[in-house]
Amino acid sequence: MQPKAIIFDLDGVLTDTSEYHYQAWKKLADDEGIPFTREENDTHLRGVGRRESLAYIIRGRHYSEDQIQEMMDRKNKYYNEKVKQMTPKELVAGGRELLTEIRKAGIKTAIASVSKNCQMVLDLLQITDLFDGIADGNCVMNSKPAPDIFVYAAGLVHVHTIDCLGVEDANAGIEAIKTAGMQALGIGPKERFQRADKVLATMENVHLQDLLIQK
Ligand code: B16
Ligand code: MG
Repeated sequence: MQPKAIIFDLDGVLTDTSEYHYQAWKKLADDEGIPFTREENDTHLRGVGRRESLAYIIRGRHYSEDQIQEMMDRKNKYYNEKVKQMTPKELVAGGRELLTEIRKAGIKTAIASVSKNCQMVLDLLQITDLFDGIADGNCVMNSKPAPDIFVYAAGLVHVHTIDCLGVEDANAGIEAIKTAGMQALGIGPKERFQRADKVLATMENVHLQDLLIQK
């Protein structure tokens, strides 16, 4: 079934900023002497908002709200140091061609990212103009797996959620998409996702036809 809108997550789908998020959290955890592994990042932090991610890392330890705020700012500073070097080369291979193909087919394109750095990353990748709507971490209160960011993005492009296809690299994001009533495409290893309607190992050099879910 052809959707009327395709709503993309950003980090880990259109670019590999998920690695930069991990490196920034790892640096913060090391500063604080808290053990934190790549496996934990993949299982518990992928696609999850800034505050919820920190809550996982410091779980069981006491910090004041001021300290929590300072740690979130510090992680964001580390993340920005990495991200500000980004160039359009870090867009997934074939990404510009895919987005252009989707729009040529008369399907709306939107972003649903809970990152507050989303707009800066889209600008550095030079793809802002390829989206009909951009929903980021400044638009909604509740982070994925809540459906809010995908519902908001569907509203921006005036398409009912039932007519949307959501694309995500995180299981929390797939949960958000399914709860919003959309078709869900997972990007990554099959074992990562519980409710995805379809899974692709990678977004590299894919075409519109590859994204569609056959019903
Ligand atoms: P920020 P997405 C998410 O973006 C990231 O996957 C996640 O790792 C990050 O913690 C979250 O954004 C908040 O990002 O700290 O930049 O506001 O996957 O929804 O595009
Ligand atoms: Mg993601």
